[in-house]
Amino acid sequence: MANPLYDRLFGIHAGKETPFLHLPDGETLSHDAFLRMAARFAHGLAALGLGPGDRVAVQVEKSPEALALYAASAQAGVIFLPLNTAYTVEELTYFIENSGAGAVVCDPRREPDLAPVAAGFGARIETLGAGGDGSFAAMAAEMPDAFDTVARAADDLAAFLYTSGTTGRSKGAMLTQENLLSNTATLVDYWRFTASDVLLHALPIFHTHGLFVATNVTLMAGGAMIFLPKFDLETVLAQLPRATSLMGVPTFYTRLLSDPRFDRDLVAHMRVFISGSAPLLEETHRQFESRTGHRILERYGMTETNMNTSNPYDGERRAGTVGFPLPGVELKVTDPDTGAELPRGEVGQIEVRGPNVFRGYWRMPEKTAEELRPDGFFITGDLGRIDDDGYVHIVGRNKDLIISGGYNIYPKEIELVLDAQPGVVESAVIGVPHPDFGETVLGVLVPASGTAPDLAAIEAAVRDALASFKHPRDLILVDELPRNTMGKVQKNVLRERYRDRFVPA
Ligand code: MCA
Ligand code: AMP
Repeated sequence: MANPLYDRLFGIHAGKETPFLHLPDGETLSHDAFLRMAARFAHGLAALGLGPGDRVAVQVEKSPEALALYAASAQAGVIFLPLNTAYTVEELTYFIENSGAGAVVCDPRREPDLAPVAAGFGARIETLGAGGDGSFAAMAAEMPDAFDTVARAADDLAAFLYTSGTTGRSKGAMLTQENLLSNTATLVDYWRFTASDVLLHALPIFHTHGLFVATNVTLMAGGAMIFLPKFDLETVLAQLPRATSLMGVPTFYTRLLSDPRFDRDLVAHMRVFISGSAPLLEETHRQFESRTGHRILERYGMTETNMNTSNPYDGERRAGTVGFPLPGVELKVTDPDTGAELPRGEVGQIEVRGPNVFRGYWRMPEKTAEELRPDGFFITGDLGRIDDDGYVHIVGRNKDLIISGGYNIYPKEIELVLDAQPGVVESAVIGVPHPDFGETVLGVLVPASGTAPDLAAIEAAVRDALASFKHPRDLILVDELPRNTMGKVQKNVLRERYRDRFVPA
């Protein structure tokens, strides 16, 4: 029976002994071996009582097994909910409760803390370690290596990815099989991926970029991946000669350029370098071209939409732009107040519509209605313009969001924690330029008059509550926050005041 996601990404490789994952230890896993592991895992999910429409919440280290759990979820019709490995127990508690996950699969080290949480919400808990160890792997090892794929339709849900919100509460973006597959097919074609490609994969696999762009594209094309646990400069330099393509956030490219060994000879054989998730500085684009002779191909996407635009493969890859709307994706620039489409060249909010656009936020109809118009256009919260040649430029954001090393951070979530600390009257969290991460987090605090808040205690509270990539790199005490005549905090004034904090003026 049909299950488009499984059939088109995974099932097509049944019986193929071609390489799928090259691992840092020199091992290679074939497509077929990977599928057999996935089938055992699909039996494991079924044994946990999970079936079509159920959610499995997964917080595990990157490994072939972690990827097999994604394939297994597709095969068993289970909605896959991957979670950042940096999330704290407090953050995870929210995701488990909000998603109503039937099972949680976590790293063995996390199990003591998460078991009571899962039990509290009636979810089963299993473990999967980075080395393929853990209770789930042990159970699956006893299972057959073939599984009757559960029938699913293109508009059935395939995954939930949580994105933070301006109110501080994360929202589960519901993605259908069709959302994922339509985008993957477009990207394979647009970026010319084939079975000869070997993608250097150093991204995390709990977000769109590493999972639905890098992995799905490789799978649909039938290529292979050099599958690294994370971006480590030495390892990436050592592995580049075996690769044909690299996808990364801008930090990957600035780190590569910081090393003189990264030169024209090292990458002369490469087919394509793709960047996204955060703005790539024009300067990085130019420096990359003069060092290597390659022009980075920048594209633009979101958790809710997968990829929306891309620079062309053959035509001019224009620095400082995110290229053209992808085939099948409509993109318009509108007036943020009226929603009316603006003339070409004017700056406004970017809206997109197409088969890539998500179904809505899980159990949050009011949030969905705020961002997804009845006619299908999704309000991205990004500000941009389209130039005379049709290239889309992202010029800013209409949402209070910081992007650090490709991770999205919503200031409200951090402000809520800071405001709750003894001796803090109020706070404002802003993003300021950072040489490695693009932007980084700065906390500006107003202490109660005549008191000196215990900054070490505040940092400890932040550590308990929030994933480490969200922690303010610095806390600054001020007498008052700048406000406009309406009483609204002027974050732009703060951003201007502290813009040179981490980069020389
Ligand atoms: C790690 N740390 C960070 C970040 N990453 N802090 C701020 N921003 C970050 N991005 C912290 C860790 O918590 C740790 O803190 C310390 O820095 C060192 O950690 P480490 O893991 O060694 O860092 P790293 O290996 O240097 O990681 C940097 C990185 C990584 C390679 C840039 O963050 C990364 O792979 N980013 C990619 C994110 C991504 O895939 N985004 C796509 C989202 P401590 O020492 O306190 O423990 S999808 C998306 O945005 C849309 C859909 C799209 O268009 O793609
Ligand atoms: P996320 O919520 O993690 O899916 O992040 C999506 C956001 O990342 C978008 O709304 C943009 O603000 C940003 N983004 C993604 N790609 C780019 C890019 N190439 N240039 C600028 N911003 C980008």
